[in-house]
Amino acid sequence: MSKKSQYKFCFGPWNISEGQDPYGPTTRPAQSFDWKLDQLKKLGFDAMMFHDDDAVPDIDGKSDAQLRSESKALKKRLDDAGIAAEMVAPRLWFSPNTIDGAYTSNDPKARKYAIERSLRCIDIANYLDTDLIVLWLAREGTYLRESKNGRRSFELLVEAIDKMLGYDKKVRLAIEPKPNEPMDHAYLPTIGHALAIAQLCKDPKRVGCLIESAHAILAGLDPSDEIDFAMLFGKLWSLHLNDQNGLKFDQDKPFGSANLRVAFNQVRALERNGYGEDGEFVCFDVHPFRTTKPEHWLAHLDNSRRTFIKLVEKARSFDEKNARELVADRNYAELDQVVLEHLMGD
Ligand code: XUL
Ligand code: MN
Repeated sequence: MSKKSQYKFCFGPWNISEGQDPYGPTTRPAQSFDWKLDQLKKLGFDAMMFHDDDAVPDIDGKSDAQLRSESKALKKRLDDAGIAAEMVAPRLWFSPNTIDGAYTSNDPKARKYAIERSLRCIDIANYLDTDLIVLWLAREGTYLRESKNGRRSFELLVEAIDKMLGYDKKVRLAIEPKPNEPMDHAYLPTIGHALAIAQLCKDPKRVGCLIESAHAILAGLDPSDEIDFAMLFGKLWSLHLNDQNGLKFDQDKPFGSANLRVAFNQVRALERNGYGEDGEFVCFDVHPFRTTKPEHWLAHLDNSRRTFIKLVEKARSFDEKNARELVADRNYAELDQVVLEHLMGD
């Protein structure tokens, strides 16, 4: 096992959500950004992740000068609170311009909008002093396969990424794959797809990935294998830990809540690869249940971190020597039970 990481933790303002779902309205009153920042600090987290319009609300209606002054004011608030900005992500899935996709839209005006908005997102990242942009390619896919040309769409993705890499010589782009939702099929559904596209870009070493546990599970994969794969390439630059109960809508459950063993294996993979040694954060992209009362609003975040820390202890106290011997003897039945009993506390 590599040297022991001291993990740093992070979440986004959208992780204190109000409970709306496609079938019903909010169940908790909206809170201000300042309140959310206070909660993050009180919970002892180290950083916040942002969408571009979390940092600069109504961004499309604002001038570059406004973008600059609002970003700088936010940076000061973060500095005063001792909180870092982990990343900024262009929210390309809300605008009327991106109904049919952003970088891969069939409409050239929509594609132009998507790229311009992404470059403004890079400006915000610079003001907030982070070099990391996360690309969740929400609408880059189809509901109807015949409506787009897959090959052309991949080329358009590379063109868009190249524009961003050319705009800022230091920026790093972390692709966050998700196989479906909102689209029926997404163009970059897995880490393998994200890292393959990176190779076609003009500076592949600045294109990496972010793994979200739920997204990997929705792709039918084990997130721990995705972690090992991305880290073999040195390209796991961020992480959205959460959980997912099978192949259904994206649930963003607390980390470990649906499958503690899958969570344990993710932590074990992070430990063996030394995640965090280059300053990467452990982020929880988790949402409160719709049923959660306002007074319990932060439990999903605190619980996710507590589970993570306990699983780090479990990973570090796992009897690796015994596991190796069982592997050498092909005694996987006993290995299976050893893992279960270790997780249950013997
Ligand atoms: C969507 C998702 C997003 C991204 C950030 O499923 O995970 O919250 O993480 O844009
Ligand atoms: Mn996510």
